[in-house]
Amino acid sequence: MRTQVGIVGAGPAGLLLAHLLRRAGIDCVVIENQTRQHVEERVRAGVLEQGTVDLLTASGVGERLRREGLVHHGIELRFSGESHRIALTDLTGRSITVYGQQEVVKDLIAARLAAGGEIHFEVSDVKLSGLESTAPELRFVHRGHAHVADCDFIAGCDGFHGVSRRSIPAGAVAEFSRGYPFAWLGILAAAPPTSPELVYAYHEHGFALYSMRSPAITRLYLQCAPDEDLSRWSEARIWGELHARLETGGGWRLAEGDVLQKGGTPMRSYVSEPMRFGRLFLAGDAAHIVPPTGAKGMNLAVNDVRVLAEVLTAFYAGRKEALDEYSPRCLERVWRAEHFSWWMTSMLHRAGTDDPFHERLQLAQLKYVTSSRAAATGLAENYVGLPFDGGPSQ
Ligand code: RFL
Ligand code: PHB
Repeated sequence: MRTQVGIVGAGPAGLLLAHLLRRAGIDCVVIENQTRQHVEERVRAGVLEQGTVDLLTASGVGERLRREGLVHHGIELRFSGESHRIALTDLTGRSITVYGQQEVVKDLIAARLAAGGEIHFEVSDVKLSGLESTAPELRFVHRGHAHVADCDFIAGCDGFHGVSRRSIPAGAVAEFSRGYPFAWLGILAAAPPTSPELVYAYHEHGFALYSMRSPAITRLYLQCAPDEDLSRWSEARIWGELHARLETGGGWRLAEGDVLQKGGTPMRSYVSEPMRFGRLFLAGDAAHIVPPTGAKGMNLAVNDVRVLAEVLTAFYAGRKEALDEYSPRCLERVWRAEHFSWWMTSMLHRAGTDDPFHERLQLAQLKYVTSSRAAATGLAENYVGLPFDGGPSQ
């Protein structure tokens, strides 16, 4: 097999990269170790920044998103028995769209297959080699047959636990990380949303988040212990905690429904720097992780592959030095999102230790961002996403 770009992973990063490269006339091979059904049903992110929506639309995969996505102009922060709205659009002129990550994945898979492209699902034994040469190789087993793809470049889009980053020799990149003493328990429920906007709640029992997927489906999260045994969370206990943490004053009530899915999400911040080793380019969660409180992970993945498609296009047009721009251009936005996600997480979660000083600081910060227009604008412009950078320097 011979291709220009070997793409490892068919999550949002790998699939969007394949789509953007095809539009630029660059050939690629996509390999994924899970089944198509698994990647299309994996419930994860829900909030798309305006820039993400604009990019998907401009590249021709925004039709269903425009029809089914829920455009929101604000979010609520709830604490001390009161609800405060952050008016995203009034403060920034931009909005967010609630549309499930797996819906983006379905749209991208459909677009690739409709254009005659292929995705090799259920591959195993993936190995990357020759990364420091100009002819890296991607080896994998598909339907019992061993394959070697001779590539110009390899894009590591295989998430945090993938094989790509682990193929970089120890010490060749710097790693920065931070753990948190809590995690999230998330459920998807067949219940109509009773709040028109997302609600982020700071409560003495811990953080809770009210989100949605459609006029019939609610998506809810609860702060829990990092090593939580989910079997200890019966549906009755989950609903009880959601009522307690979210229904704080004002008479608002959430609707219950059948729990369609239940899962845990660990919290971690991580950055690999640079996001490149020779001819291997890391993108999305393979290169960096943020805790989900700022809703940034998938949006960062989208920006990475936007930049990667641009620099690869510039390379094939003869501007070879464009490759060096990839990592610095991405990391600028990555570190901004790392800070924002860490800050939102620190402000909204109970630390797990009885620390009244820390709690007073959290409340002081929550009061500030909900009472000062300047502070609210800072939160809002990060949440809706800062504008994309202007493209490679000429
Ligand atoms: P993915 O989605 O993990 O995709 C990687 C793909 O690579 C495959 N893979 C391999 N393939 C071949 N060979 C191997 N050896 C492989 N190893 C792995 C995997 O099967 C998978 O298909 O990474 P990608 O594309 O970088 O996308 C990143 C996003 O998935 C992630 O950042 C977001 O889900 C984070 N996130 C959120 N991001 C947002 O922007 N907004 C949100 O509202 C938001 N909410 C969330 C989130 C993540 C969550 N969880 C579960 C982690 C809420 C949650 C609960
Ligand atoms: C979601 O709808 O899944 C969601 C929304 C906002 C977040 C994280 C997840 O910060």
